[in-house]
Amino acid sequence: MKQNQPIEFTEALVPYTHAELAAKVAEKLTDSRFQHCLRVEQTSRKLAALNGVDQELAGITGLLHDYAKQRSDETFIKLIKTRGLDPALLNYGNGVWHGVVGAELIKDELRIYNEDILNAVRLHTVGAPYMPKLAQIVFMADFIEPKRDFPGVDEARLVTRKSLADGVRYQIQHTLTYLISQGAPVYPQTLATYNAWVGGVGTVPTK
Ligand code: DGI
Ligand code: FE
Ligand code: FE
Repeated sequence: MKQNQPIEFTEALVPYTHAELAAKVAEKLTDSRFQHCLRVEQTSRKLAALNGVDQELAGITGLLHDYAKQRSDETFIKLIKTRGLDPALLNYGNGVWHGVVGAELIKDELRIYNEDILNAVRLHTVGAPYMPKLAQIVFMADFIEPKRDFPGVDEARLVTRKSLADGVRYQIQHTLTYLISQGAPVYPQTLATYNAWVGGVGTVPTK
C-alpha cells in the first residue's frame, strides 16, 4: 500500500488535491491568516458532521473563505464596477468586500465554480436572510474557530453546537451590536440578515 497518498477532493468540487488547494490559499495570505483558514476548515468539518452536511465540501469552503482577504481596495473596486455587482458595495470596505466580491477571485484564479462554495464565501461576513446549511456552517466556523477570543465566544460555541441556526442568530446580533457601537456603516444585507434571523416583526413591545 502506498504511504502518504495525497488527499484527493471529489473532482466535481475542486480540481485539486488538499495540498494543492492549501498551497494556493497560503500563497495569497500571511501565515497567521492562512492558519486561521486551516482552523476554519477543521471547525467547518466538525459542524458539517453535526449537521448532516458533506464534510469535504464544508472543509474546502472553510479553507477558501478568506482567500481574498488581503487584496487591495483597488482590486475589489474594479471588480464591483466590471462584474455588475451592487454599486452600494463601493461605500463599504474590505470587511464586506473580501467575501461578497472575493468569490470573483476564487472563480478567476482558482477556476472553482461550484455555486454552493462560492455562495457560502460570499455570505461569510454579511450573512443573508436565507442561508443554506453550508453557508451557516462556514459563517459559524469563522466566528468560533479555536483561536477566536472575545467576550461571549464560549457561549457562541455552546449555542452553535446545540443549534446551528441559534449560532447564526447569536453571531449576527453580536456583529450588528459591534458595528453600531463603532458607528460603522451597516451594509443593507447585514441588516436584512439581522431582521430575518433576530428582529422578528412585532416582537418589540410598543408600550
Ligand atoms: O475575515 P475575518 O476577520 O476572519 O472575519 P469576518 O469575515 O467575519 O470579518 C469581517 C469584518 O467585516 C468584521 O470586522 C465585521 C465587518 N463587517 C461585517 N458586516 C459589516 C462589516 N463592516 C461594515 N462596515 N458593515 C457591515 O455590514
Ligand atoms: Fe472573512
Ligand atoms: Fe475568517
